[in-house]
Amino acid sequence: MMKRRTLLTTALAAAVALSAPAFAAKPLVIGFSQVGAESEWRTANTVSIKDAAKKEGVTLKFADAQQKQENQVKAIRSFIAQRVDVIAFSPVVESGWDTVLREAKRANIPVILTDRAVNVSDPSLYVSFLGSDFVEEGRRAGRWLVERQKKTPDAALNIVELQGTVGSAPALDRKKGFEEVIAGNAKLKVIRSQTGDFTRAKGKEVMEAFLKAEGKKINVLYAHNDDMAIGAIQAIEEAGLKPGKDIIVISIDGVKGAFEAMIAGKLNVTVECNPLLGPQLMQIAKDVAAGKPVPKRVVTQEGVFPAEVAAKEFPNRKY
Ligand code: GZL
Repeated sequence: MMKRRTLLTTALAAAVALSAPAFAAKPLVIGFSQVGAESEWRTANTVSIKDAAKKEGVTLKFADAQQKQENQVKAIRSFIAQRVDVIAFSPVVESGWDTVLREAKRANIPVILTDRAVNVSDPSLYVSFLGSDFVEEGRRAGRWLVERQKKTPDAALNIVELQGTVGSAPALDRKKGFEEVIAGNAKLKVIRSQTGDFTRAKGKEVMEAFLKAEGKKINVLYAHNDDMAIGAIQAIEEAGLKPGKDIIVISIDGVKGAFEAMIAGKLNVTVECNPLLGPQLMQIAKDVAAGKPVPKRVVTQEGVFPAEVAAKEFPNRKY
C-alpha cells in the first residue's frame, strides 16, 4: 500500500512540474530618452541600444527628444508614471536636470546616463555614466594639429571652429580639450568659433558665413563632429576651395561618412567617438535592477584615424 502511495505522489508531483509554465521572470523595462536623430553618430547609437535591448529581452520604451530638453524632461516624467524599472538617457545639454532626476529618485527608479554628462548638485541622482571622455577627444584633435603644424613650422594657421550643440557636454568639453593643447602655440589661432548644432545643414551654413567673412585666411577647420565637417566640406567646395588641402579639416566621431571623405582626400583626420553603447548599457541596467554595484563612470575606448589609414580601416568600421 505504502509503495503504491509513494508512486502516486511522485507521479502527481511530476505532472504538476511538467504542466506549470516555467516561471518566466518579468522582462526588465527600461525607459530611454534619446537626444534626437541629428547625426550619423546618433543613428548608430540608437540602433546599438535598440538591438541590445532586443538581444537581452529587455522591454525598451524609447523616446526621441528632437534635440529639445523639455521633451526629455517630459519623457522621463512619463517613464516615472509608467513605473519603469530603469531610466536611461543621453542629456541633450548639461544643466537643468536636478528637478526631474529628484522626482525619479523619489520614485526609487535608478537613472543611467549614456553618452553625455549632466551637471547636477547631487551626484546620487544617477547611478552610472557610460560614455566618452570628450575633453580627451578635443585634446586628440589638438595634438594631431600641433604635429601637423610642425611640418610647416613657419606657417601660422588660422582655425575656424564649428562647435556642437550649445551647452552640451561634447561641445563644452571638445572645445576645452582642443584649446588646452593649442594654448601657447603662437602659430595656431582660432579666429572664428560658432555652433553648428552637430548637423550637416547647420555646419554648411556656418562654414559659408566663415568663408564669406574670412575667405582665404582660413587654414584649418576644427568641427566637433563629422556631420558638421561634411556639411562644411560642401561649403568649402562651393567656394572654389579644396577641403583637405586648401583648408585642413579635423573632426570627431569616426562615422562612415568621415572615412568616405578621408578616402576622397577631403577630410584629414577624425577622432573616434564610439556610439555602440547598447550592450554595456543593458549590462549596467540589469546589474542595477538586480541590486548589484555598478561603476559610477564607464569610459568608452576610442582611437584617432588620420586619412592615411582610412582606406585600410574602412572595412572594419561598425558604424
Ligand atoms: C558624442 C555625441 C555627439 C556626437 C554627435 O558622444 O553626444 O552628439 O559627437 C552627436 O555626432 O550629435
